[in-house]
Amino acid sequence: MAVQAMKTRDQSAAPAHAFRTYDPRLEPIAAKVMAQQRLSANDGLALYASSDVLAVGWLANHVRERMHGDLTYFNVNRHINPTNVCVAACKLCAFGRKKGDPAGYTMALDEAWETAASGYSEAVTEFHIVGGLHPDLPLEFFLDLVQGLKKRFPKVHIKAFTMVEIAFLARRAKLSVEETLLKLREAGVDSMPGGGAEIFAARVRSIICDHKIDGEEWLETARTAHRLGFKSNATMLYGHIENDADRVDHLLKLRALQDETGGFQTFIPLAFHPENTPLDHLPVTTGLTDIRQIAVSRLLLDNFPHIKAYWQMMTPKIAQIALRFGADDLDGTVIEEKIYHDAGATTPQGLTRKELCRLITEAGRVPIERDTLYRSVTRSEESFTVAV
Ligand code: V47
Repeated sequence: MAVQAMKTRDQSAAPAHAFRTYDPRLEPIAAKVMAQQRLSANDGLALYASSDVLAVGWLANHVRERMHGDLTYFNVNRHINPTNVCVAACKLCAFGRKKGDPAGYTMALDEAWETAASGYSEAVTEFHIVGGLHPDLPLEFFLDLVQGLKKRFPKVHIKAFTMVEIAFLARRAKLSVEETLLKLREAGVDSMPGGGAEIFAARVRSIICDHKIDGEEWLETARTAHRLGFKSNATMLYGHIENDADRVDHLLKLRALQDETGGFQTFIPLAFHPENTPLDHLPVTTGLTDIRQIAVSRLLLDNFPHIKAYWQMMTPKIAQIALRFGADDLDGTVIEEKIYHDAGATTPQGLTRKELCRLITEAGRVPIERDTLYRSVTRSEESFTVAV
């Protein structure tokens, strides 16, 4: 059955009078949301500034239910981080290591392929592959890595390499981004994750990740990927030195690119984890900030099909609450997460399908196992089938 046909109830006509707020600035925004009109940058600022977070959440939930009813997506995936060696030294990052650092690692190809097969009892439908910008590993290493994975796991979708890694690999190989993407596709890359976007505003980017491509280049790389037919995700790192205007600017730049290409599937707001980073004097985000960020994302990104509450970053408890504040996706089983755990995350390394379904069901939602492209997945004991 098509996933959309499985929506449990028609939410298109939730009564407007159900909306209540004590914040008069939210009234005109609510009217626009009900009329399915696009919100402006000023609306975004008002949503961030409002103390009536429940009203902001109500609006986001309204949109979420209009789009997806109760359906809530998750997948069975595995993260693979082939190396943490990185030429960049971003202040936001606790994962990267300089070449020669004893804590640095780089997997041999066999090791990466073995890692892919390890640590799970259910057949994964997705490999999520990201890593450091290694100074010596050529594009061919990554092509071989992906080719080897496809050969060993032909049914598994390969979601690999952020726009930052793609731009870096292209530069190293002296190829255009387009040529690099075509080679990656030939090797077996199916889509791209949303990392590396951080915050597009140059003032912030120059402090938290000055070694990375700038915001324009991130967007341009995504534009090229979408033009070639790849789907990708997009992220935003919040909760460090950015302000509300930087967040709104970031979201509206993504919305504008999505109007142009339609290539984004999911937006994932990522809360900054300061531990073990040069920014460890900053406080961690609060639950309310995380919940509001989900809601504002759902409201401003009217052309993004999905908003993901990444449970590894938010904790399963907050991610579950986010399912009633605009999020319709929890990400997946993950199995082995490094980037957040190096930065002090205390969440488990992975969750089972059963645990994800329980979180979703207890939030009053309907769990749908999806593949990376949001097609529903049906399982037998050892394998899975994707609805096409
Ligand atoms: O780009 C790095 C962030 C991202 C820290 O596309 C940090 O489905 C917080 O992009 N504190 C990588 N965040 C993770 C990522 C992702 C995760 C889950 C799903 C998807 C998807 C993508 O993690 C990086 C950066 O923005 N990050 N260090 C830190 N200390």
